[in-house]
Amino acid sequence: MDEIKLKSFPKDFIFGVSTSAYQIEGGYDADGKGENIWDHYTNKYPKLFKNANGNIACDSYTKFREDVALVDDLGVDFYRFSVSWSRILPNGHCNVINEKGIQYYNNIIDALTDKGIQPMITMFHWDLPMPLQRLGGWTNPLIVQWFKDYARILFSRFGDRVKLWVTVNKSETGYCDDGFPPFINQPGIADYLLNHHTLLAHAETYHMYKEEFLAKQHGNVGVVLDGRWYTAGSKSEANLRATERARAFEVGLFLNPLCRGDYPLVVKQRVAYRSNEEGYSKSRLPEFSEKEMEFIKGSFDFIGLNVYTTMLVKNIDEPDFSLTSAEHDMKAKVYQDAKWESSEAVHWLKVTPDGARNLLKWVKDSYGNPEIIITENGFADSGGIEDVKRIDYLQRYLCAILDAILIDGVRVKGYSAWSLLDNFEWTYGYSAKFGLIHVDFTDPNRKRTAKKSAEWYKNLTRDRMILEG
Ligand code: GBH
Repeated sequence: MDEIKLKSFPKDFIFGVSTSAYQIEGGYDADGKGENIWDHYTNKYPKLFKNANGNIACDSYTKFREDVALVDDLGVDFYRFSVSWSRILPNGHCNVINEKGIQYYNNIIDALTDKGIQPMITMFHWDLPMPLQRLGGWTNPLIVQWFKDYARILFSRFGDRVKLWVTVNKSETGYCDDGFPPFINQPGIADYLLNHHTLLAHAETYHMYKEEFLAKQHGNVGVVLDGRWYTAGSKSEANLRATERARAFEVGLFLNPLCRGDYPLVVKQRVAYRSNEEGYSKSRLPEFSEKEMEFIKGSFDFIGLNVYTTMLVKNIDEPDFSLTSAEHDMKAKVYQDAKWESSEAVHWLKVTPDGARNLLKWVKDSYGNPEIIITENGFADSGGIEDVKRIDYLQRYLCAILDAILIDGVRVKGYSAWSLLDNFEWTYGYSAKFGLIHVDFTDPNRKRTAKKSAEWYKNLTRDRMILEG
């Protein structure tokens, strides 16, 4: 029989579990909460969401004490959850504060800290207040100020107890396509504006924390991006170059300014070239001033990565200039291999643990070895308590991540599983289950039942060791 080998996580490594407000809270119009884009679109256009919405979701708005007890049962060091902007600021702006919303999060924070669990707050996880969306959402440069005003309220109300902050859980879905709220669908324009203003809002918030709060509160502020790995579909010279472009456009667009101050050169060149050929008067990629570059560069204590899957890349011929999109700017096609082991519940989730390690090593080598927290990693199935596939997925990814730490020297400081509960999985509604805990959505009580994976994760957080893959 083969010898069983166990590998240990570093002593100061922290384990957590993650959720987001819209996906679990419900209470969509409770106690003075305002309307956000998910409330709005799911209720106005139910067919686009298979008639599912987050009006009640897991009803964590009333069941948060039970949820904190479940988090505690898992034995984790921290709980990552998000604050619903509209619950705090019903119209999005800082002129009206909803004290009942503040109270809700105070209760959660106190329940967690009572049990010695560190809260990690994500300030924005996709549920933008509808009044701000009507003003253009993240395409409007004024959002930098709106976000900063909101963030200041969170720091001042919660920062005495919250030491781990994520400004934004970044994504461009809905800005470059019409499959997701806010359905802006202006590829090659809105996605760049969103990215640009997210970086500025994040950097403003980071510096505000350093200036106004750090001396008293001693916390860390980071930002979260999608940690997909991009690799060449076949190793031709053209495909390898296309893969470099894909990494620059998909990850570099956000990480390069944060770590080096500006967008990757290849992105600037490609967008400028195509913008000109397409007949625009200037590049569709916004520019940072010298001052902004200095301001954004290094504006994080950690980089959060949501690690799920891998994409393949192949080169394409220069698309004609009649159609604007970031994909055309990138001059590459991104796809997956249908033969890869896959989640039965969400098509994009292919099981690729090696990709996680490769991504981490690439971030280390390309961006000066920043401190990283894996803010999400998880697997979707269509239900069941005996979730052996989830355990297998988590086990293999954690192994790959530990190799990245121990062998490649990547500075991964923590890991958080997605998700505590089965929840509202955006356009998939309740059909895709990511939870360590099962939730019965047919039960008005939303009964929670721990799955096999919860037991597994609990053992991991206790032993802090994993079987070698
Ligand atoms: C996370 O994002 C989210 O932060 C979390 O809220 C969510 O529950 C979790 O994913 C699981 O989905 O349908 O082909 O257009 C991870 C990054 C970006 C992955 C959008 C899925 C859509 C691919 N996600 N992407 S597709």
